Amino acid sequence: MKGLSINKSLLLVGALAGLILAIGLLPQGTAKADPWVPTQANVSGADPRNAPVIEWKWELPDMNDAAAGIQYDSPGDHDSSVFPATPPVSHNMMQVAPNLEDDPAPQLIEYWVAVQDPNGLGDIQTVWVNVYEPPNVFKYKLHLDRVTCNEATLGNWNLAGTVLGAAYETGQMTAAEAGNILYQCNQNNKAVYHAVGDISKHQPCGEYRVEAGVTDLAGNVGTMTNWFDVLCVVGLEIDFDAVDWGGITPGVRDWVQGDWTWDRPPGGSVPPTVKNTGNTPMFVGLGFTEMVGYNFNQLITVFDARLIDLAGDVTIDPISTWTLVTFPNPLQSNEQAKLDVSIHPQWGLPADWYNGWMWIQGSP
Ligand SMILES: [Ca+2]
Ligand SMILES: [Ca+2]
Ligand SMILES: [Ca+2]
Repeated sequence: MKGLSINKSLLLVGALAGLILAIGLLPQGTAKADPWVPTQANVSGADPRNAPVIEWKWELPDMNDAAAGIQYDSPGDHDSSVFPATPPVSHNMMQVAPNLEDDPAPQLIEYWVAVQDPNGLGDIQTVWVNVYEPPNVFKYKLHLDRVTCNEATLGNWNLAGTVLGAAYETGQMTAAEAGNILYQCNQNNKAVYHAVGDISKHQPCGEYRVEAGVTDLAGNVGTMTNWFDVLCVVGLEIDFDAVDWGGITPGVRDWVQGDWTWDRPPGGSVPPTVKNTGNTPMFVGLGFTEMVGYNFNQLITVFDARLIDLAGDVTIDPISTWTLVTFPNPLQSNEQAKLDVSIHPQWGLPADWYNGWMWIQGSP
């Protein structure tokens, strides 16, 4: 049956050729056959496969913690405190801060690579990244997925809130390269892959190394390494929102004792505890205003404070009003410390209600 059908086709071709010849003689309004062009290929004796190549890589931070997934957001929102070096293989490619207390979730970060293969994109098998936190500790491995290549998916350097727009905005890519990736990807000359990971505030700040790799069917490997920065941040949190010494006696120092317990729910005049929710050591500073008597306007102007943490047990005494003092014992990342606060009411204070403020701050 198959042979018969071929014969019929040949006959049909012959008939068409005759028809074309006849039509070709007509003076105008001629129709041409669909053109046929030769095709050719060769497979050499040796395995002709060449290694795939990672042509560009970049990382993008999630710019909106409130929304699930990754948002690239608008120009100017990205941190540019460190001027990026020449992409694509460089240090300081991008800067990202962790979410304090990992709230509402650890900071997301998206890893991107553009790859090609001399044997065609069909030769590419797997694309991955290995991420190392400082000082050179393996953090995780992510397998990357290929994305569709069009402007709706990738955007472009001048389109805010898009992949390529954010890559350009963070200085990880020139306008020309962004346009090139979009175009070559559309032409199936490059493929673009991505995966999402996270950076917890429990991880150290500093330089993170990202090793990207790609394999092809023959097991050839292409790699590229770059570095981005996780910024060092401190986060002061306190579990109290008032310091109440209650009844005090003129001439007698009185304490509000802290503890190491995070009061839940926080708030009120609970035993004071302070916490560092950032990723780098934090120094605690505090100061007092005068406490002013409600009826007689008499002042209490001397206080002291004590901070007990893993780094030490330090009392600063006395503390005058409007003077910021800083404890020399820093709180490590995630560490909670006990804060005691005392008041020095002087002799001769009249019976009254006294009110003032204490302010507290954390600094790296
Ligand atoms: Ca190949
Ligand atoms: Ca988000
Ligand atoms: Ca407490």
